[in-house]
Amino acid sequence: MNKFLKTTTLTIAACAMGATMLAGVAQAREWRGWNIHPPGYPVTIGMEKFAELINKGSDGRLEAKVYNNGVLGDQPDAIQQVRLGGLDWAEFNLGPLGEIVPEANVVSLPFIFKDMDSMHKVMDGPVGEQISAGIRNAGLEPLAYYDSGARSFYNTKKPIEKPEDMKGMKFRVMSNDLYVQMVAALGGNATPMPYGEVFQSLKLGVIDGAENNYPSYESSGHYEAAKYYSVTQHLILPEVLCMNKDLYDSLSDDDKKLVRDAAMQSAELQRATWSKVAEEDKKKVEASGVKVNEITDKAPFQKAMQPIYEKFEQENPDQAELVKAIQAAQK
Ligand code: BDP
Repeated sequence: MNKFLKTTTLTIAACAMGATMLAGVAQAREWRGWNIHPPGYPVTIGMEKFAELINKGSDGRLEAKVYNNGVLGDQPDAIQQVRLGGLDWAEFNLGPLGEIVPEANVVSLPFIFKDMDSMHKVMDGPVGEQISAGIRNAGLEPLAYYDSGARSFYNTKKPIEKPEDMKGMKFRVMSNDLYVQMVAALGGNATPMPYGEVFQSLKLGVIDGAENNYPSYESSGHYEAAKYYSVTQHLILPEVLCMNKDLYDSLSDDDKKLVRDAAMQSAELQRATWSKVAEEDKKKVEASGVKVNEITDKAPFQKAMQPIYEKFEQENPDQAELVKAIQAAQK
């Protein structure tokens, strides 16, 4: 994290703490919610709905608040914070979460899901339940899954049509070793880097590219710096609305129900907003001069992932069953 961001984060955290203390006995302690996205983003809309339903449904006894734009810190740090109770709730991508939840890491195997429908089907079934149990074991109570579409590569240089086109290029990836392996297997170099540093790094040429879905590519402004978007759709990652497990466990049964219902409703809204926004953002970036290229034959990309699957299954025999179950559910 750069110095400015760190100072801002600390100041905001201190203010939030102060506000909580001032609120004193008369009011509920504020539940601080971490969000990496800006206002208006589908995740933000979902989280705000969750907070609104909690606040209204408890007549102000409970108070949830969303802190946008990653002001409360980078994602890997925030995951630790929500586990430890320094933050109360959040919406996390299963990519960085996979580093501490072995069950969740299976979704980070590139091309494991055929499409969004398959991902939903798998996450709504027994595999999803096992992933939820893993998240719970890590000290986070999973409340609902949100959508984040499919991630594709984009860069400042040229369209990627085949893996060889990635040779010599440096791509930012999220914090997860599987993504470093993924880019290396395709012939590029990977650099894990906080989301908030990507725009600047693209502009300065520190990296040549990154990978994300259309809404993040648009809202982060990355499309202004990296004009080639190649539709590899190598990762379809679910995201999870979750809260500190001890906090959840401390709630009465009625409040647990309130939280669960609010999470379900927020997820419905988030998913509906997602499909609309993803289409709109694709059009928006194209209209701004981005060259989108579809990849008709994804087989060379998929084939290059084979050693990553083998290594993963060898190193994580417990998860190998999950991989098989996901594959079987899509046959
Ligand atoms: C977005 C995810 C967000 C990640 C970001 C990233 O919603 O959780 O932090 O990508 O690339 O799509 O870091």
